[in-house]
Amino acid sequence: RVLFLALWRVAPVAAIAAAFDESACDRRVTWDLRDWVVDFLRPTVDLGGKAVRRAPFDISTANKKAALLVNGSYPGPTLEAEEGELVCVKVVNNLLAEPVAIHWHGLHMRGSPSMDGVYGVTQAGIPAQGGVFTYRFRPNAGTHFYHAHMQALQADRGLKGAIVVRAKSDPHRHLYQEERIIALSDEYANPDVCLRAEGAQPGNPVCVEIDKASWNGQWGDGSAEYPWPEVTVERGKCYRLRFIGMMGQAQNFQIEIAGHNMTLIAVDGADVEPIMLSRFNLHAGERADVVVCADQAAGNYLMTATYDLACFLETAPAPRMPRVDSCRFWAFLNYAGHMDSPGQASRKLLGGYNPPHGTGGGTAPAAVAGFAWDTNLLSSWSLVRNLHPVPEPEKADVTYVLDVGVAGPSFDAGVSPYASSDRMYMFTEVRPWRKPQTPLLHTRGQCGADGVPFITVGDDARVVELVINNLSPTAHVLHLHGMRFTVVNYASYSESWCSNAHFECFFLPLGVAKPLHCHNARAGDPGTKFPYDAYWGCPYDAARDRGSQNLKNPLQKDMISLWRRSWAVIRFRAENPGTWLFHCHMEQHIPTGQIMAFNIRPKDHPPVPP
Ligand SMILES: [Cu+2]
Repeated sequence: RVLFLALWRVAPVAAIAAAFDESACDRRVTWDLRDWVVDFLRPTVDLGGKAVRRAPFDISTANKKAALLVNGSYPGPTLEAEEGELVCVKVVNNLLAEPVAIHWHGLHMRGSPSMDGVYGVTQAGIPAQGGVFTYRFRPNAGTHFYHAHMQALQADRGLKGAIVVRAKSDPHRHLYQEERIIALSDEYANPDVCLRAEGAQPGNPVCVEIDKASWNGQWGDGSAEYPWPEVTVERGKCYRLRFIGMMGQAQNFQIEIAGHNMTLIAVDGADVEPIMLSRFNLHAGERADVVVCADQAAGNYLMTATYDLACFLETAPAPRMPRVDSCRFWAFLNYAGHMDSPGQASRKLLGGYNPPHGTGGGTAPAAVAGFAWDTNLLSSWSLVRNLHPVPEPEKADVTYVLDVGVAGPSFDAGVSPYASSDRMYMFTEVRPWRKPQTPLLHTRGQCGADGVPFITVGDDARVVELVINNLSPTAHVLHLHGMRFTVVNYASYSESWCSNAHFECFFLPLGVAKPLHCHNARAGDPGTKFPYDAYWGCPYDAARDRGSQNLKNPLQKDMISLWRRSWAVIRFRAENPGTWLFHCHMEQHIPTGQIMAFNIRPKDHPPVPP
């Protein structure tokens, strides 16, 4: 029996090694995944002095985090590649107890859907204690990131990092001399406690809405132990700043840099016409590449990431939503050679902090110019344009209407079986995610997939349209695997009756909203009880809403923030055969089931390698 188990353990590894010739790889990296205990405020950054990286036994108990690290680093090592070359990433899972799968967020895996890294859809987990799997793919250009896609909490515990794929010819190359990655993430000492779906209320983590956030794996408050994170630049040079929204639960950060205009050049890895911004809203899972020129007097210039939805919790906690210490997280753009250190932020009387002051030229930064870009607003969708227009035909070949909501029955403590109550869904009917018995790709969806919410797109459909109705009081950040989509229409409620200023929109009963704001308001699952009776929305109505659609040059994305009680219409081309996930990227909405899949042209699926 022991021998049998041993063979079972090594067999998959041997099979992969035999079937795959590593010498074909243009670029090869090996990633060693390990459990390690870190300080959650600065997991692997070592700044020397008082801010040295500490051994696990030297970290204060409150700051200890049981992390999962790639090659001992958080974020994991940046995967850099050239567009189109064969990249081979050998993942050695040396975790003690957990299988893993790694997803390549933003890479389309064209022709290699089996490398998408989604547990239960494209693969089984790579076994713990030594399991090996080599992902190999030819990446599309852009700023992307990788993260665990076995179960969502693994990414919050550390399994994520940046991907930079350089284009063969970059149309914006003349605008900058150098590059910097700026990966933003929310941080919890115990994400496996704080972000657990069980025990949470809607939109409300078990702990606080946001605790801390990091810039490239470092949180700071200007103290000797936790200095401000810095992005260092040389005066006179222009930089491509690759912003990556690696947050697990925080829906977004509003990004600003004092004294410096930002020129947006790429969105979710796709080039756009350069446009000057004073501020932009970066949602979880989104990427925004901006050019910033270090053309001011030497100094430290404040960089701000604001989780705006959480700011009211600094001063006025709502029922079941504890107070947050700060909704703002700061770093400094530091001119190389400027050695002054900015001071700490001062506390406001009622909660939150006043921003820290810059130094040198950063003490009195010039006013910034440009648009405040925020894709929660209908008006922002026409502001930014694809560099290479993607016109849409008048009519799609097929349209699917997806609802986002909560399925009853409501949780009954001690009685409800696991994952049977208050599930979230995003599908053509009330059907939360259920993991296929065999990875969906391996069966082409033909067996072991009873009750799994997936749509098979056949040979006759190329232009696929999705009408997505958010029948819930919270926004969702949706991500499509395998391809980009275009956003052809977006509701304007975020600019009117359900805007940020209208806080009561969260609690508005359906019966009140219907005559006032939305004649076709509709509940998700009428079987749900309080607090889920707040789960309704104002769905898309073609006759009423078609007027605002943009078919000429709709923006390409692979993420979309779907506003509260609101709708969006997106389209994609069914040109990449495979099984592709479409899901909410918020930590707690993943295990609760806000996931579906597209099974695209199953007859044309490339074979799954042995
Ligand atoms: Cu969601």
